[in-house]
Amino acid sequence: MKRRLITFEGSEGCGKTTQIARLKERLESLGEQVVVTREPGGTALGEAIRHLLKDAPEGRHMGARAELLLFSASRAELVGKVIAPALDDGAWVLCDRFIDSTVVYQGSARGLAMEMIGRLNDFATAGVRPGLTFLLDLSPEKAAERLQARATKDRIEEEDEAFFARVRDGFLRLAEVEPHRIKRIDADGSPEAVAEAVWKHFTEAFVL
Ligand code: T5A
Repeated sequence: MKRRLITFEGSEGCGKTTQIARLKERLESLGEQVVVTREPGGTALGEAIRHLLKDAPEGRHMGARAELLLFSASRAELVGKVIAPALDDGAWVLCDRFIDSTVVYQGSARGLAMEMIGRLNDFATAGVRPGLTFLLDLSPEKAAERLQARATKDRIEEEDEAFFARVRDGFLRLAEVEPHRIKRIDADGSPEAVAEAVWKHFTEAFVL
């Protein structure tokens, strides 16, 4: 049986939060138990790490290896305290970003060794893997529009165009390598169109 951990991935502002809320509502209307969480974050420790990674002055000049370890620490805590217990209870877990973000942001975009990232992902998750992953793929034009619309930018959003091009390519490559798990969805469409595409893949993957 496929695991009930569903992850949402993609570049900044691609619509993950919006789509997670819609899928949650749809599943709950069918009487399903749903837990929503996010990375980095989702636990008290994870949210403190999130602040360090995104906005805290102490994190502003962190090195790539420290960044990788902080994302991994947040993940280890989230899997142990939230994701694994919820899966054991039979709930669906909808997670905003997971291991693929580390492969792409710290691997493809920052250039850290993929082998080390794979080992850290295994260690942090203790082998918990998503049953299904939605890659909300936003065109570079739309991505730039949505980023510009933001009043303030966090540390990672301050990266240049080349960084975000590597992020997009990295996600697209992962979706090619794992087509059964990772479903690429055109995120330029309306929220309704994206939600329908998500639901279509979801019902193809799981019987409710
Ligand atoms: N990171 C994370 C790593 O480097 N390594 C890792 O291992 C992990 C886990 C996380 C940062 O950390 C990095 C990646 C990130 O840089 P974050 O705050 O979670 O930071 O940032 P985002 O993932 O970018 O999350 P956001 O909440 O900012 O964006 P969402 O959730 O993808 O998008 P959403 O739904 O909030 O929508 C953004 C805006 O677009 C509109 C919404 O109304 C909203 O205004 N919108 C649409 N507009 C038009 N059409 C649609 N279809 C729309 N869908 C949403």
